[in-house]
Amino acid sequence: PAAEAIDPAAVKQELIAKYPTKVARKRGKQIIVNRVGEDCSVPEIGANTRTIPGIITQRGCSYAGCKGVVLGPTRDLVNLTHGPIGCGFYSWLTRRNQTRPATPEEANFMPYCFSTDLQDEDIVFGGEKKLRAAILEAYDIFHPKAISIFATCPVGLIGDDIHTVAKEMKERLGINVFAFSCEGYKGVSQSAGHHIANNGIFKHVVGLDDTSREGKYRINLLGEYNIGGDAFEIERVLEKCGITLVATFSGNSTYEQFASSHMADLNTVMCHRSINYVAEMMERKFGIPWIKTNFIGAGSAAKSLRKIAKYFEDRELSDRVEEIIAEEMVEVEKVQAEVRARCEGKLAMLFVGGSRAHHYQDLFAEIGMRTISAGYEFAHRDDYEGRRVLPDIKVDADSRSIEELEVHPDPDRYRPRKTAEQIAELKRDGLSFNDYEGMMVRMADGTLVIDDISQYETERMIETYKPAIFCAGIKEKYAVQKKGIPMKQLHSYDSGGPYAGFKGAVNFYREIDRMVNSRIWSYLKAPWQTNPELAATYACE
Ligand code: CFN
Ligand code: HCA
Repeated sequence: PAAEAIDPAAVKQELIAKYPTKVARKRGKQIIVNRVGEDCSVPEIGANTRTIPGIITQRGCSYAGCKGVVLGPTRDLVNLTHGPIGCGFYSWLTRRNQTRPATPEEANFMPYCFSTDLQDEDIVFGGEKKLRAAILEAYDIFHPKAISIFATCPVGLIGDDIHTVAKEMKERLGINVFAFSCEGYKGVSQSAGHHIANNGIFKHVVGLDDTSREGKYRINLLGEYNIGGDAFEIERVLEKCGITLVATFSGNSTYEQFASSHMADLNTVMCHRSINYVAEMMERKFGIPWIKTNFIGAGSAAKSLRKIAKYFEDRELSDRVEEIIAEEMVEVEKVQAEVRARCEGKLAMLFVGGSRAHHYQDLFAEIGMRTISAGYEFAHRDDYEGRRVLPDIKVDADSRSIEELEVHPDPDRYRPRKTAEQIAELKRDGLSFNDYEGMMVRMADGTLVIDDISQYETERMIETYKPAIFCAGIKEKYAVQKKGIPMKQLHSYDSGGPYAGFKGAVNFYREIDRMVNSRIWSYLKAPWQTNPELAATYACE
C-alpha cells in the first residue's frame, strides 16, 4: 500500500508485538507516532537509555565518542589509545574525517594509529609502565605539541591511573599531556564519550593561548568533523563571506585552534549533540554566546549565514552574505530542479547518530523527498523534542554543575562583542536568535520517530514502507541492500562527499538521484528468497 494508507500506530504495535512484555513496554516509549501541536509541542520520547541486552543495536561506545568522534579529527595531536590493539585499529581512519596534509611546520598524525597494544600480562600486572613507555616513544619519534590518552574498557577494569601518568609525563616532557577516562562501557552509548571529551578539552586546552587569527567577524564552528571534506566546503563559503574561522571542534583542526578558541566572538554549533557542553561552558566562562547553525542543505546553509550576519549587526557583512548566497544558489537551483523532477514524492528513512537523522531531512526535502521515518542512535530528548527539555551538563567527573563553573576573572581580555545584557536580550528574542528546535517539530504528523532502532525493527520498517532509500551506517548497509533497497551511509558517506554547504548539496542531489532511480538492488535476490529450504535451514541453526 501507499505510505498514506498505512496506519503508523498499527505499525508500532506490530514492531513491538514480538518482544517480551517488559521489552515491549520500553521500546514502546522509544517508538513514537509524531504529532506536532499548534504550539509546536511534540510527544515525549524515551531516549538515552540503556539498550536491552540481546537486541541488535546500531550504537557504539564511549571510547568511540571521545577518541573517534571529538578528538580524532585534530591532526597534530598524538591520540594514544591505551588498550588492546583492536580499539585503536578499528577507530583508525574509518570515520573518513579529513584534514589538510602535513607541512614542514605542521604535523599530521592522523594517518598513524597509536596504541599501547595491551597484552594479557599487562591486564594481570597493570599497564601503567607500558603507557609511560608509549608516551615517551611517541614523544621521541614525533615531538608533538600534545599527547592525549584514551582509556578502553579493560583499563578501567584493572584500574590503571592514566591521569597521574599523564600529569607526570606532562611535567617530565614539558608538553601538554592529558587523559580521558572514556572506557567503552561508560554511559549507554558514544554520547557519554562526547561529554567526557568536551570536559577534557575544556579543562586542559581551551583558553591556553590568547593569540588568535585576526578578523572583523571571528567565529568558532562547533560540532563539524570534516567527514568527506564537509568542513573544507564550509570554510570556502565562510572565507568568501569574509568571516574568520578561529577554531573548529574538530574537523580539520589543530591543537592551537582549541587553545585559542576563547578569542572568538561567537560560537556556531552545528552538531549540538556532540559538543553542546563546550558551547555552554564557553558561554559561561568567557561570555561567548552560541547559536545553532546547520550547513547541511543549501537552504539551511543560507539561513545559517544570515544568522551569523544578524549576530554581528553589520551592514557590510549582511550585504556580502546575501551576495554570496545569490551567487551559490544559481547552480544549486539548477540541479535541484533537474533532480526534483525525478525524485519528488519518494520516501526516505534516516537512522543515524545524534544529529544527521535530522539535518539530512532538509537535503531530501530540497529534492522533494519525504522522510517517512527517522531516529537517532544515541541522541537525548532535547535533540528530539527541542530546547524545552533542559540539557544536563556536568563540567567534570565530580559532577559540578555548569553554574559552579568559574567565570573568567578578566573578561576584558576576551573582548566579547556583546554585553551579558545584550546576549540575554538576544536569547529572549527566542527562536530567531537561537532557534534550537528538535527533530520532531520539523517532521510530518504520522511519521514514525524511532530511538535506537533495532535490526529487527529496521527490517520490518523496510518491508512495510518499502522506502526509496534507507540511510544508516556500515553495520546496516548490507542487510538493507539484500532487501533490495538502496542504502546510503550517512556516517562515512560511503566514498562520497562533501555534502555540506552549496557545492555539497549539489553533490548530494546527484548522488541520491542516481541511487533512487536505479533498479539495481531490486534485481538482487538473497539466497533464502529464491530457496525457501535455505531459509528453513538458517532458521534452525
Ligand atoms: S560526524 Fe557526527 S554529526 S558528531 Fe556524532 S552526532 Fe557520530 S560519528 Mo557517525 S556520523 Fe553521526 Fe552525528 Fe554529531 Fe558522525 S550523526 S554517528 S557521534 N556523528
Ligand atoms: C562511531 C563512528 C561512526 C560509525 C559509523 C557506522 C562513524 O560511532 O563510532 O556505523 O557506519 O560515523 O564513523 O558513527
